[in-house]
Amino acid sequence: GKVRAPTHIISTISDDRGEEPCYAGVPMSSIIEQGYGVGDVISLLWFKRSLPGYCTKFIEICIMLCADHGPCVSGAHNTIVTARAGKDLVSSLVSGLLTIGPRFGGAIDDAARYFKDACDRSLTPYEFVEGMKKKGIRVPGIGHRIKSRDNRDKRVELLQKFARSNFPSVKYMEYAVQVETYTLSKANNLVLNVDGAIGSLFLDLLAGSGMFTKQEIDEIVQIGYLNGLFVLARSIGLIGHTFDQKRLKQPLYRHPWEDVLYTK
Ligand code: Q5B
Repeated sequence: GKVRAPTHIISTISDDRGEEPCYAGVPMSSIIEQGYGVGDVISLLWFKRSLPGYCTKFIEICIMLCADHGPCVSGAHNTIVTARAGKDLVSSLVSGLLTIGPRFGGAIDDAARYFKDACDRSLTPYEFVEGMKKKGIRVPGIGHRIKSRDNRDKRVELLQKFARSNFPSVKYMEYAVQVETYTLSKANNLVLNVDGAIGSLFLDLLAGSGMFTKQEIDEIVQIGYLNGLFVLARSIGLIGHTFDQKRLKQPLYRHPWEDVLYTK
């Protein structure tokens, strides 16, 4: 009979061996001819299935809203400094990407984990937030450097508006909003931020679309797919900042002495 040498790699998302590449079994010609968008491609390559239109639209909205947030945020700052040091596109991009983490842009997965656990256990916002405080953990998805009760994040409002009109249920988002109401009673800048809005709304997408089993949702949340949305989106802006600095022929950046507190 046929003897198959053992393979060293298992791959389940794409295949380039035939006449045309396939993403999760869907040939490239169908992707193009049937007018798939970036949200559909993400659905196929990340979730290995075609998702309903409102889900792929939501994914695309996340990508568009998070593509950039100006030159002053951690990621763009690093990219700008790196580009001005004469480094290439990839170096400038990854130096910005490396700042994405628990404080900046990379709180989406933890927001989903903690909001899901607290909401599923029916914790009141008070029990949840004070429980986190006792453990010394900041609530992921809450708080912003420049956004506040009186200067709301428009991106969060746009995501909420889309979900309220298109999602079958926004249970997790409503829970996150209740948490925000409580945290805002403690400090003005403890708003639901863009990471928290995406984290909670993606839980609603996963739970309400009927496209995922409970076990699959738990796996997605546990593995941590959702920071990928911010990483992918912000790459667009970081590449833009690299080109901008090069176009402007900006010189090597050196931070001014006056802006450093020299102390013993
Ligand atoms: N406190 C975001 O802090 C920030 C608390 C909290 C309980 C909280 C902080 C935080 C969780 C992580 C998160 C995503 C570091 C943010 C993003 C993308 C972005 C970025 C952009 C873009 C801001 C002052 C007092 C302290 C703290 C307490 C603060 N946050 N307590 N839970 N979550 N959030 N990150 O303003 O008693 O004085 O010690 O870690 O969700 O990254 O645009 O910039 O698109 O690029 O620096 O939008 O909230 O405040 O650190 O001085 O804290 O508030 O314990 O209390 P701040 P701090 P106390 S969206």
